[in-house]
Amino acid sequence: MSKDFGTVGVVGLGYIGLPTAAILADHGVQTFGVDVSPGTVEAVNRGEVPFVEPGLREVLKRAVEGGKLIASLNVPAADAYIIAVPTPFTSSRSADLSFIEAAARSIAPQLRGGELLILESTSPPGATDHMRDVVLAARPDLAEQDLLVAHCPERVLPGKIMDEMVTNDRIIGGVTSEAAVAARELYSTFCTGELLLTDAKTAEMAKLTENSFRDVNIAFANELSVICERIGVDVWELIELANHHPRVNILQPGPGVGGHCIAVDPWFIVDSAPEESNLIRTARETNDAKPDWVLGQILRAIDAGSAASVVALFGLSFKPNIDDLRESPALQIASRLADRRPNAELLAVEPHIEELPSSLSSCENVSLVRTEEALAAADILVLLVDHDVFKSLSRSQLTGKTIIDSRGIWR
Ligand code: SAJ
Repeated sequence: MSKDFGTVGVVGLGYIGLPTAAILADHGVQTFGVDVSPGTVEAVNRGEVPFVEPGLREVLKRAVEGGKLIASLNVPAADAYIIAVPTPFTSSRSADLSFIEAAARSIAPQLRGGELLILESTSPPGATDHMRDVVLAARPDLAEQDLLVAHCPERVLPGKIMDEMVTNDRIIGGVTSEAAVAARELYSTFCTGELLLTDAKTAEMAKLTENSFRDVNIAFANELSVICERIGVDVWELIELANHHPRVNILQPGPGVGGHCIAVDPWFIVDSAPEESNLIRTARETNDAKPDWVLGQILRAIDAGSAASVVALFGLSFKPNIDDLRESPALQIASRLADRRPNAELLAVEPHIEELPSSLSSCENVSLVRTEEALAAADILVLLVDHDVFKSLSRSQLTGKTIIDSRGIWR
């Protein structure tokens, strides 16, 4: 079945929804962006991006100025909807579907039958069916066959979203095969990657599997780093050498795994089959333990130094060259350190933010400073995020300091 999607509503204008809406609009589709935050809606309608993502501003500006993207707080009528809202996890590490449910209920009153509903949010197996059920419960006048429902997980890498959203292959999981075909039609308006059709549950699992694969591999690298520290081997040299094997490709150790995807998604698999998910659970626990291991290194360095130690922490974001602090191991290390050593002066260097987040601004012994100030004042330098600007520091700027390098860039 070929469908014409003249109008598309994108519900949730965050890291995924906003680029999706901007790109759709830039490809000539009349797009309505919807968000619960008045600040976000106003910013988008001014053509402004409320977060850092290279290349998004230009596309958004073009889309808004051309009248192809209009943001609002309320869901308008449209031929298709893309739902890109958060799926955080609860304290018991199962998925919190309340944002998806709220989005479904907000769309329901606008439906006339025949619309395509695409869930893009990363979701546990069964969430797409659940979203359809929430819509149908709000609209008993509609039948299952009146709606085309699909799950098309986003797989873009923050920092490269504008490129990857267009060029990545996409998995399209239909609740019915008709829905999968209709969703393919919509994505083919802007996606040059391969569009791979399957059922909704397999698509849900595929996304979780990709991120769990990465998590397990990072856990392997993180475990190696702890082993190597114990036996006196340089883990980065070790990995570089091992990776010369044609079938070995080990990832990089670090201070832990952050962000809102890899540190969260594997738990959705564990939650769906707890008895069978031993490796995936252990990998999560290994990566979650890494910030405290780095913290231990810093505490030992402080205790071995003078009573008036000044510690500089380089990087707070969850990965290099972005401003995103969500689930950041660097931030965890900084706030636990501030708590454990209230008399140590802590200088945080994070060139991508203007002010400290609340978890650190409330600590009297932490301040946000520039690189030069930290280098001049600190005797212990801790590298937490491998931002490009930190890679380019010269070795002479580091001489005479105690160095703890969780990313292996100052070796
Ligand atoms: N990390 C390491 N060592 C590595 C690679 C990463 O410690 O060798 C750490 C990073 O520093 C960071 C965390 O892992 O703290 C996650 O970073 P990332 O760059 O691996 O991934 P995300 O969270 O930015 O994006 C991932 C991507 N998934 C995969 O690569 C399988 C992206 O394609 C997904 O779209 C995204 O999750 C998502 O939204 O699910």
